[in-house]
Amino acid sequence: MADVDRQTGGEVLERTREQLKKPELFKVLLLNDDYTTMDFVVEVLESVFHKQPAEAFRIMMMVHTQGKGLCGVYPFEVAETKVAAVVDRARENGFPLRAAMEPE
Ligand code: TYC
Repeated sequence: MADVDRQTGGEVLERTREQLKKPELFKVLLLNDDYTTMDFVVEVLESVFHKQPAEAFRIMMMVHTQGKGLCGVYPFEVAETKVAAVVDRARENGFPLRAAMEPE
């Protein structure tokens, strides 16, 4: 250990502290629109966010009535991937559905 410290000037300790930092988490939200079908939103919630059917329906209705709804909370890169998956699937199916992420 003393050898390592001498060779790195303390870098090993520094890196260990960074690795212990909790990852920043981001909310992923679905946004309402007038054109995406309710069935498609429920399907996205089941397939992208692994929600059970009743929970997927509840979140879809929350988005439909309140304008937006929380789908999950994830580390940055996972949240980005979920948003991209929602948009990709929506565009493939001709829907304008949007998702957003915001710091928890
Ligand atoms: N408002 C849409 C409709 O009436 C349904 C919908 C729900 C759209 C949730 C998007 O994120 C959404 N067909």
